[in-house]
Amino acid sequence: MPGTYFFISLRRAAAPILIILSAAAATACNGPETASTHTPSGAPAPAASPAPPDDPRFKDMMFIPGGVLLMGAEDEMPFEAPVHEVRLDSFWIDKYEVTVAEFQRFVEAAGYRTEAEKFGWSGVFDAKTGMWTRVDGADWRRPDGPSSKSAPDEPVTQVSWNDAAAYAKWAGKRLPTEAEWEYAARGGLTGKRYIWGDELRPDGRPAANWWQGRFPAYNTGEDGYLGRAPAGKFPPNGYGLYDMTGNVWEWCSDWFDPDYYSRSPRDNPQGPDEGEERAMRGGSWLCSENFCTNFRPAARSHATPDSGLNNLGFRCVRSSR
Ligand SMILES: [Ca+2]
Repeated sequence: MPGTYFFISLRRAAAPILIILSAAAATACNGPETASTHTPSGAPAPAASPAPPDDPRFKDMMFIPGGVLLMGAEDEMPFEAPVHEVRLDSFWIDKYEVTVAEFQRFVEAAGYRTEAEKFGWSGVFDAKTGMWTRVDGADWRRPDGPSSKSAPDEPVTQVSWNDAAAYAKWAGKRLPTEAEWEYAARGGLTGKRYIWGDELRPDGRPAANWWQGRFPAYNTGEDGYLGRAPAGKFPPNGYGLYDMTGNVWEWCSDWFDPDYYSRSPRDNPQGPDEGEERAMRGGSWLCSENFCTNFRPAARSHATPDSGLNNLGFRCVRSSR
């Protein structure tokens, strides 16, 4: 049964005082406090990769061979349908969500200031009230508010789409399209509800960082994490990619359009030509069974390009030619 659709948009540039809560949702799951490297049962072995480009910035990228994706889902949110066939060229994708340490290298090398730093505030989920709130002083170094501190090995958050695109350009990469992201997330499986199969708890336990318990009242932390987890703590998918489900949402390059699937091109869809919000994928540590179920590879969400949240980050891709 579909959960409540969750969405938050900050519109900081247009209305710097107001946080717009359109509904809300976030699911996240945290797994056991141990890194795992096993391939989910039933998933194909990681794709054979050509030699990676000889550039240290491209280490920890996986080669995704081109092919056909059955994109979307029919039994969840209307904007996940129709399921349609998409053909994609090969590409490289980061194995992990971009970490705080990696983002710090970019900031120091490029002298970059994020939009949250320029605006002086960002969006933080308040576990006590179960609401998203504007928090002055929240930024990528202090993602949960001024008294917090991000860990170097956790995925960077409080980065806007514009910040993520700037990082990707600096790194010689780009943000994935929604189609590339979903193709990579499914890891070679077709039509499965989750990236590892059809059961939410394969082997009887959470396989990603989402929210166990009833959102937003209580978080059992069954998966080992009440908030963000360090990158790579849960089993990789069939393509060797970590945290494609949960932990933090990931920005995609596309403008978001709920009706796009009904008219998108078959080959390498790039998203609508224009829009007001950018797409994001993968769900987060705030996604729960009772609320948004965005820990599915077909799930989509969106936010304005200047939005920053403490459950929203990104990973990058690189075209193979
Ligand atoms: Ca969790």
